[in-house]
Amino acid sequence: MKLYQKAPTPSSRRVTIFSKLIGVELDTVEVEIREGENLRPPFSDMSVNGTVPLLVLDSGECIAESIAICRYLDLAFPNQQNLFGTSAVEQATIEMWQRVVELKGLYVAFQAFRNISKVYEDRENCIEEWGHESKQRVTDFLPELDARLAQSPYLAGDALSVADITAFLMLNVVQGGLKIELGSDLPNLKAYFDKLATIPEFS
Ligand SMILES: N[C@@H](CCC(=O)N[C@@H](CS)C(=O)NCC(=O)O)C(=O)O
Repeated sequence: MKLYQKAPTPSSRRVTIFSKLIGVELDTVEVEIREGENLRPPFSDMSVNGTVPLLVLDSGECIAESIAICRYLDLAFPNQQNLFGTSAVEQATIEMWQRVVELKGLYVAFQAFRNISKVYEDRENCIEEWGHESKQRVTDFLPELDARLAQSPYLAGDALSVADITAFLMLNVVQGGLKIELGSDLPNLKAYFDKLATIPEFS
């Protein structure tokens, strides 16, 4: 089994943080995405979406999409971490926060970064105005997360879950790529980010 990735990218890190938390060591292959290696065979022949990460099983089956890969690892390597939850209500609550933070946070932050920085202008039409609108939308989403974290130590409740991995990576893009500060108006979100940053597997 091999994980094709670009180590520092948020989507690759979703899988590597998850796999470390459940104690699964992965063989990795670096894909030079800035140089377009992901857009050409052999990678493009293996991946349905042409992006990293991609998990290639020993059987030759290929699994794209970071959350699908995490789901596979969680089921293929039984563990006690419950990062996708156990009871029906836990699983649904984790899925709910995972989707909220992905759709209103991580992917909006990606759009902001890609369209403002134009890092991928060799492969997509970058619209700077859309980048700035996306940056505003993700900025507006942060108080919603702050309010949730005033009530709950982790996004989906009392325990760490896959939704927190997504939130952590979103907050990295927000602060790093987009230079949005988690200021004194977002005390719960800042404390949450600092708490997650101390977990060794998140480094
Ligand atoms: N929904 C996908 C997103 C994957 C994605 O956007 N990967 C980026 C790196 S974070 C990538 O491969 N970018 C290269 C490109 O867009 O050409 C997932 O979660 O796996």
